[in-house]
Amino acid sequence: MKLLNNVCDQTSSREEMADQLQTRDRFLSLPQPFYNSPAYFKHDMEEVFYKEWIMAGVVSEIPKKGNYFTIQIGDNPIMVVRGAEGKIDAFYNVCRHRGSRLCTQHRGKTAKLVCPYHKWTYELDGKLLYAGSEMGDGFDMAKFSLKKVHVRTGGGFIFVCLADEPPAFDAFLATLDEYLEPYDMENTKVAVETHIVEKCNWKLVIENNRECYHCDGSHPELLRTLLEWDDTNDPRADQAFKDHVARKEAEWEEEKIPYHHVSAGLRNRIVRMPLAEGTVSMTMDGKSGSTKLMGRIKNPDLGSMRILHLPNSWNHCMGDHLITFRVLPLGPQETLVTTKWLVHKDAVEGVDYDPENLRKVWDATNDQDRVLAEENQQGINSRAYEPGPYSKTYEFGVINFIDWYCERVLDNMGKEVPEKY
Ligand code: 3BY
Ligand code: FES
Ligand code: FE
Repeated sequence: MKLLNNVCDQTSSREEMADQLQTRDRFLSLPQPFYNSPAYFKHDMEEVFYKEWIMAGVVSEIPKKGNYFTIQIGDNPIMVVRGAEGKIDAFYNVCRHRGSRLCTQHRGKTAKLVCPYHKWTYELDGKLLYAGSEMGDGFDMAKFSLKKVHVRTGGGFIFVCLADEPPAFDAFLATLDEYLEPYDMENTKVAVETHIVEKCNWKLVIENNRECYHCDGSHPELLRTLLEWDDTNDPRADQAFKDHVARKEAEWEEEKIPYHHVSAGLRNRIVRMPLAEGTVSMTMDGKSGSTKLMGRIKNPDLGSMRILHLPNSWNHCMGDHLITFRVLPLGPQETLVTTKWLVHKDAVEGVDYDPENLRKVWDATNDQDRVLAEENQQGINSRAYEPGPYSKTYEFGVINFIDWYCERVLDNMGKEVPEKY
């Protein structure tokens, strides 16, 4: 009976969720259950995180054959493996014997993939190689390869998709290749990596990142170098800002550094914006955090190229280092935010860069954003919460994100998507 009730609850909450998405006012924040209901969280995982392309990591985390890293997407442990000839594969990190997780480390190197339980052993391409001698005569090893997950790379970023038929992605991957060419991402390394568990729904993390309405007063370290507006069309942008952008763009043009804004629907957005006058990197003093610049870059002053990938990543690419942010939901009110600071692979710690210096601004900013998002969650959980109005100038990024989310959930559910999205 309990099971039947659960199934009914899932079905009715799905209908309720779809109905709310279809009828809501797009200029108001989402209704409460989108941020705290376990049933809605399940639907988010099924319709967004199990169907869309998810940013998993970067190629330089697995530079050599046998290198792997693991990530958890909802209930699904996934591993991303570098195999022969540099090929990158992704699999469910689930043994085909009785289902144990195979790789238990966050990152590692191995010749073969060996299950810790009964030692079934797989080739790096997922083929089962060894299952002991106990499986009987008719046992067909070929039927027990690891289950593959779709994986693609673009500009050095690795994306995975758990859908049977992933959404089209080629055009954006080609754009990433073009825009990241100066950075030579294969020849970078992770200088610093942090993992923060935020006590809030994943959408509150992304919403917070999509506006700078909160920056003034909240982010003193970030605002030493970040200019709030990321578009010269922004109604708030003044002439001095427009002139500053034009001067920098002329330099980038000269050096063949891509800077034109591009987007792929609302899902992806790339903009290169100058940093504050006289600063070149997101450090406390605005100077380069690594004296060895990335890739073929000669001019440290490339501003910051911001790359958005919905539902789960934003990035800042500067001349000397690149910061990548990955968001993975853990529960209705719990989200993992992983931040990696990448530098040139030959940059020497203590000589070319000081990790403490590199991480300072975004450690502070991440923590400030964590508090804001957690406070947001606490208020939303109250009976007093009702959807509140977005500012169309300051919060257009949030409107865009929520529009994308609504459209994707409805479409992936097989429901009618209203014109407004
Ligand atoms: O810098 C970022 O990644 C975003 C963009 C606007 C505010 N926020 C801190
Ligand atoms: Fe993997 Fe048994 S579960 S070898
Ligand atoms: Fe912020």
